[in-house]
Amino acid sequence: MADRGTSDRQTVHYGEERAERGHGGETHQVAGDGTPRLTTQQGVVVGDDQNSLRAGERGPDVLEDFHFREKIFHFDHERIPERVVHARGYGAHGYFENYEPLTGLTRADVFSEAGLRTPAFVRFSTVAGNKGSGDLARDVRGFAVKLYTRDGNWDLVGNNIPVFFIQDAIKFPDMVHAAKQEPDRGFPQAQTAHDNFWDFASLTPESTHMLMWIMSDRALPRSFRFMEGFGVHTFRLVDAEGRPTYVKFHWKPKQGLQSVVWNEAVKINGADPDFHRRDLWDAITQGDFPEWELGVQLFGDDFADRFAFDILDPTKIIPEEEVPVRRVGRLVLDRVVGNFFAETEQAAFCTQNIVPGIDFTNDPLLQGRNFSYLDTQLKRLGSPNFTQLPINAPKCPVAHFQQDGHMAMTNPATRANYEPNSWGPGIGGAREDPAAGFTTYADADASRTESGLKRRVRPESFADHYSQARQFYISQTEVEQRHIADAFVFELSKCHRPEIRTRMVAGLRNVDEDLARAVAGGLGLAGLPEPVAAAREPIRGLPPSPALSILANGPDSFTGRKIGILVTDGTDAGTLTSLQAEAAKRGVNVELVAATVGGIKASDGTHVPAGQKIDGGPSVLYDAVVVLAAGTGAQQLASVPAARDFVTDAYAHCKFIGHNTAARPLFEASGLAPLIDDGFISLDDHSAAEFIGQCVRLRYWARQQAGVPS
Ligand code: HDE
Repeated sequence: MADRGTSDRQTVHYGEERAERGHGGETHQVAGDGTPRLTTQQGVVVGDDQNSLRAGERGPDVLEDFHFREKIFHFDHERIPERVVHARGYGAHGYFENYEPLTGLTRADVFSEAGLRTPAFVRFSTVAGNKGSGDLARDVRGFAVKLYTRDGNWDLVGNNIPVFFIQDAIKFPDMVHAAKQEPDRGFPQAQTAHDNFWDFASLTPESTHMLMWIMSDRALPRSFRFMEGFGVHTFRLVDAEGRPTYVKFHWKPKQGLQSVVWNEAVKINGADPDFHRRDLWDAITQGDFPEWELGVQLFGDDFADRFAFDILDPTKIIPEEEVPVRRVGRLVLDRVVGNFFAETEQAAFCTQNIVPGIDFTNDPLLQGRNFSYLDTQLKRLGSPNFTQLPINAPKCPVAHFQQDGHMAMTNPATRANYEPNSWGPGIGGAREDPAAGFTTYADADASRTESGLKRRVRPESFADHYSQARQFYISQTEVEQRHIADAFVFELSKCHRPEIRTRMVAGLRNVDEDLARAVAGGLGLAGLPEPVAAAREPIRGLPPSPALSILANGPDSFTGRKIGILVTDGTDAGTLTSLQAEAAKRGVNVELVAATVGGIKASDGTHVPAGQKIDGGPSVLYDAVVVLAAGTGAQQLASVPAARDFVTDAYAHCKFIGHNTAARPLFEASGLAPLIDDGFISLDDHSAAEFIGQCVRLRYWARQQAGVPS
């Protein structure tokens, strides 16, 4: 496709690259020297991709310009509907490796052999925000795992919180409408801090347990790598003889658990709205592959019968102290996506994707989900052939008689497209296999078989809405309890209708009086409202479950975390090098922050490039910070607002702050000099190893107890 105007092009050079300059000064990069030729979607080679076809140089475009029309048409159709929930997400590839055969429990292929690796794709997400929202919203995180087993795809579509807001799928649209932006004004997005959400929540006592989790630091993970995952519902494992075992699935991060504080989350959203996806990308591309162990809680009807709550109720957990979590394998993410749209966006997770050896239970939320996910994929991806997209296609043989539809890519290639048929082997196609095929677990014990009148009724065994909310609260450390109270106060302060605030506090009185009092105080309520009348009297005596606290289960290393080092011209080269060397030894990332991204001249005269200019590298992006200033450099830093924020934020967020003596003017200018505490570590007096050793504690929480707001 050569149009007029190629004859008078001039050759220009952009660095190494040679290009031509067109009639109007536009840049034309041309094929050759190994660079392939640009084509249309039909494969026709394109001669000019800078100018549309016109009648006269300044004249109108002509309709016959098929290249222009094809390009714009395709562009106009680039978007597919974003997910109605979990729109914002990020995926990566990896594998699940099974530790030991679990054949005594399940016939599932993934668990059949020691060391067996099953390819996996995982998509993490927030729930309420739209696709372009910030990563650090206070929200539940999706933790959806697709396992491409040799017996078909198994999707474990979980969250980072083990319970849910509602007990019946019929309430899902209401719950999601209430949480997302209000329909008249279209805001606020990616946050529950508004009237509609708390109106719904305060009228839905069954959500109380989940509210405790989303007001806790669990809703502010430091990154996807540092959070747990949960299958939420009770599922079943079924062995080759058809024997069932109830199971709850857990993903335990090998990196340990870690969250950020609210003020930090708000600022990260501004400084780097892609903080979580960037973190995953960086970790995997650096070869620091994140890992989770798959844990299973296994139990039978005997436990289900004596457990204080209904195992089908998705607003309840089974404390790990009651049924231990057995670790059966590990999930490793070792490959980033090649194309975000093709993989992360088009990944279609479906709870109904289970394989022989796994089965559902009658959890009413799970039953409802099993309808919703297929339906939603059809809407989003536009064709029942979404299963043929590479990211969704099983990696085992697929043979059926489904055909046609939009974008069919793998129609059966033989004459028979039905069965039974008499075309015989080769032409006749695939056949049933009653032995290997999926068999639904049929409740063998007649006394447990569900039957009854067809009615809309919630089981009475689901009526306790507060006991486990309390158990969660009392299992937290003091710092975490305070974060929960602060979060309730923050969110409810954004509700304009006072009766919503009061109703919520009335509900919290059924959880814990101290919590209710703290929230009422923070909201400036005149007094405590009467408690909401509970459908069932809460059990106040459930013991704490230490496994529910993040801080009580902190990591034992600083590996995979990031230190931001603020440097100036003249920074001591020796201290800097030993810090970098120690960090590298421990798998800790460091990033240099300086007045310009061009970097600094260190004390030994060497030029050291920076990773961030000061205002592009605020301390909220790091797990710990260091200020290595020199003489006049420190004076200059003291006059830069972003440098002062760097240290005051690090202090307020309880981070460990390494420094040299010369950094003092910056602390003075920031008002921190009188506040220096044991969370400040002098690198003139302590080694880099000692500093990083302290950082393993992640935060110097004593500061918060001393009154720094969370
Ligand atoms: Fe989902 N959920 N959900 N959900 N969910 C979707 O499916 C739904 C629930 C979860 O990364 C949708 O593909 C109903 C619980 C994750 O692509 C939709 C109910 C849990 C993801 C849907 C629930 C989840 C979704 C929207 C109540 C934790 C993202 C887009 C019965 C165990 C998967 C899509 C991904 C996505 C429906 C409740 C987790 C509409 C009806 C409980 C991680 O089908």
